[in-house]
Amino acid sequence: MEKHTGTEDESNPNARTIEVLKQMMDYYDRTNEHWKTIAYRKAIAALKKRTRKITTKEEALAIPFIGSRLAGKIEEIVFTNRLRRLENTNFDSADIALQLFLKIYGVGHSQASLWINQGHRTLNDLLTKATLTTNQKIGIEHIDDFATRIPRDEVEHHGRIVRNAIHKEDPAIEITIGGSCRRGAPDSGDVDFIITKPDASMETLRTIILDTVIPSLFQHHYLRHALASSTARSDGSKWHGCATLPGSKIWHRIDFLLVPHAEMGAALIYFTGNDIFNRSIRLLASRKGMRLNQRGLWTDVLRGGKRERMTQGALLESRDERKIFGLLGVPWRPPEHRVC
Ligand code: DCP
Ligand code: MG
Repeated sequence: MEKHTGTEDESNPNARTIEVLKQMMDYYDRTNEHWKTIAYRKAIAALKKRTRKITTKEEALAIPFIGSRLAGKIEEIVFTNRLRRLENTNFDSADIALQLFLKIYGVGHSQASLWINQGHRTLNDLLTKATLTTNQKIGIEHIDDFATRIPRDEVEHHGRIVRNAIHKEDPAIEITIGGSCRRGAPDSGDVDFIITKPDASMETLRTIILDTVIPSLFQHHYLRHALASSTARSDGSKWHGCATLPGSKIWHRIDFLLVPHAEMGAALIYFTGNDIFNRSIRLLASRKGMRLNQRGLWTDVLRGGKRERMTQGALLESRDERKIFGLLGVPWRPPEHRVC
């Protein structure tokens, strides 16, 4: 739970080594080699903390979390400025296709591998030969759009459009842009709207947003396609889709996350991220005998002999972000410092 701003990378004397190790880690992540991915992640985190350049295998071995094989790779990168193992993967056409297919919205390892095994190697192969769902087609057609980062002023423009549409229906609804934007990022991959209303039920909120605001945003040609949504009558609380700013042809990803007002603190922590920060704060909670999720901070669950859950755990706090930090014994960290 140390403070991070994510800005230390460029000045780190081991920046090049870290860059190459990260590419290798991404490869292992794509090929589902879980333990290797974790080993690389830990080594990168350890290397980021060094203030001196690590050049030899011996120096690397002295660092916690770096074993002999990884230490050898660090030496290879420093002396040759490359990593043969990584270059081998770059020539593998199946891996190139896998990297490409994993960039399609909603496509995970199992779907991408299935397409590879069926012999598909390009997006055109998929469009002409594979059986695709509507979302997969949209994901392929807009693969470049979705990969285009959204500058902060455009994120704010999305914010104004959505805020106006919602406030026309109900001025008491509160809208926060979460995710990377709340962390102060200069650009974002998508826009994450966290939406709540004091003293209102989720059913009321769902009805206003899903039955009125979203159809109206479609009518105004701001929203373009729904990718995943809950219906007003289910107990779901999300709407994922795509939107375009007036005059722009680029489709961007937009999420609406509907949150009960009493759970806003926990929801803000979750939807502000980043994902690595979330992982570490959850781990910290569990080390302290508590459990943190997007709905609240809880006392840990009581488990039976087979580790099955016996109780849900009691709610400690959910409304107030700062109180959750306090109960965890963590000094308050503003969103801009949650970049890990
Ligand atoms: N989140 C998480 N774990 C995940 C996915 C998301 O904890 N596997 C949380 C943390 C993220 C937040 O949800 O910050 C929003 O998810 P995004 O994928 O939109 O990520 P960001 O907004 O952080 O980055 P981007 O600029 O790419 O949208
Ligand atoms: Mg986001």
